Amino acid sequence: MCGIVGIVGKEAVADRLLDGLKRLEYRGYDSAGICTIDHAAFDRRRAQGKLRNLAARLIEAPLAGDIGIAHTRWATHGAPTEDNAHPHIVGDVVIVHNGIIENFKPLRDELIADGRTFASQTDTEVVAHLIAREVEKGVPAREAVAVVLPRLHGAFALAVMVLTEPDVIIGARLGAPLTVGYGDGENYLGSDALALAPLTQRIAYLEEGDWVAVSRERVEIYDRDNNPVERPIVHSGASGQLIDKGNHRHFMQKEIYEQPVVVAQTLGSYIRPLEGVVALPDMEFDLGSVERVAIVACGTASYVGMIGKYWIEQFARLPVEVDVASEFRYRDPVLLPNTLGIVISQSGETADTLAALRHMKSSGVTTAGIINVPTSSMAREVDLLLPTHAGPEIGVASTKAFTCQLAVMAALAVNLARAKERLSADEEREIVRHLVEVPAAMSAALAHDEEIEAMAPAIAQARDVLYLGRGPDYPMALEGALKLKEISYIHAEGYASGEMKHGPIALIDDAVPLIVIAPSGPLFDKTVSNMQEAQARGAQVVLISDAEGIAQAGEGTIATIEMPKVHPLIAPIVYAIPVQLLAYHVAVAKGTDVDQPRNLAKSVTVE
Ligand code: HGA
Repeated sequence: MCGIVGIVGKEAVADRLLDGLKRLEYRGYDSAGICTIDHAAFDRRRAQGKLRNLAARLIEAPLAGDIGIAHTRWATHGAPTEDNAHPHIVGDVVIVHNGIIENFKPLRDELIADGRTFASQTDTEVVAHLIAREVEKGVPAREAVAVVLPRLHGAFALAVMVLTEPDVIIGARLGAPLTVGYGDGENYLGSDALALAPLTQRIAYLEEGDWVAVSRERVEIYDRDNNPVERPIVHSGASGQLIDKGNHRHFMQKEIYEQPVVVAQTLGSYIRPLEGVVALPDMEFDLGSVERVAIVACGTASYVGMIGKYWIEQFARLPVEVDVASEFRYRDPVLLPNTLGIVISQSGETADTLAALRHMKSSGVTTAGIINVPTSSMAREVDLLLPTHAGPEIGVASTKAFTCQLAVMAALAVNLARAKERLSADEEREIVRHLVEVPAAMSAALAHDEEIEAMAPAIAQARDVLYLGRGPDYPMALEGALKLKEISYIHAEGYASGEMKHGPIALIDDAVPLIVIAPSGPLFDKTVSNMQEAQARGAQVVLISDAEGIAQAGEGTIATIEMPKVHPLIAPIVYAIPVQLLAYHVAVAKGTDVDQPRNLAKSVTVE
């Protein structure tokens, strides 16, 4: 969250900074701002809300200057107002920040006691004051930053300009990503390689505790002990093209429709259909030695972990624990030897998941990561990278990353099963046969789009919606509820269907739609019994099942959504589609901002 761009340029930078922010808007859209140095003075524009507000302000009052820093904010400290928007200027210092300064309160008290006054409620402004206080004493800019960094607790990526050294941007990172871009007679800083893609493909990733002085001619990197260090310059490969929506109304809709293709691409890199085997990338450890699995992720990715638990336990007979990353470290988990730790993240930068990964590594756990951004911090730190090939996901509500993560999780479960000698070659061939069917089954699911759209206005009237599922369809129920909440703002909950009668059934009346996810199969009858218990109390049921399931239990529902008949293993990947489409169309019916829902950001880089 929060995106940072900095350019030390040969020519005017404001337009290019704005372009960089467009690529980072997925990180937050509470406010945005740019500050340049022009004629030895700061010049700044900031605007509350979406980036288009800043763009409009820049048209009214353009910014000159060939050096500048820019920021898009997801507020953690202080309301999303213009006063709290970055960059923050204090005297000769201007700063942008991604992260949280956890000890900002004592630092702020100290600075106030020192007679300093604050213009914002942000934690960030204390950093500007601390550096400014050094600069006012005559300390050179770089030293001022180096003196202040050890005083900051928490997580930060910073970009700082100081008027006493007006040709330099100083960057620093600890717990939040920051990259340096190398150009021709100019250099850059950015939260990620994507932000810098139109400027350069030559990127160095700063390491934890690094700080850097970026000028036109050189980039000088120092470690946390202020020793000069080299960080490898790599080719980023990130596309400079801004991704557009094509013929779709929203990115989310486009991404839902891309799923058959990107899931096929992802599966294509893991399965060999002709040989009937599922393969993982080369690894330096023996999967056969794994005795237990710990999966850690956040939000939608955590539901992939829950579905993975069903699969890995069923096929590989290995015990699996699943945690949401924000709880994992703090419950002091028991990590026994021969645990495989798995993290799942679209961005590979999710702060809680990254911290959990580091916790596992420091406990001696071998780690694998199911990650969509191959240059991300997590992708670089896991022992085994299991990439998803979803392509950039722009809609804040995850869709195609989720189904690609499921595809990789299925491949991993099969590999664990084979390594543990729990799967015969014939069984593996059978699974591959089912996995090959996934893209076509997803396309068949997409064919129900109009039907789902037609039922959306009725659901959009609801104040509460419940989702039910059993087995791997229980995490799908959780995912359905999360998707609906995040984009339509309707209160929704997912339950294991058998749990209904232990409490949530009290919520049932004819104003609460109940979405039941129940492919026919071994768990079907039990789920349907729970559904009927709710129907007996007036529940308005939408049943998502296949023809067989609908024939058996569709009576008395307000609507049914018919999925193709698929093997239970692949059902969650296919059933994701109606769940996503329902949330999407309800949100459109309610007129919410589907791609950038309120209060959310795509990549959650603060704890
Ligand atoms: N704490 C700062 C930066 C927030 C951030 O990085 N969010 O992801 C603020 O609230 O402005």
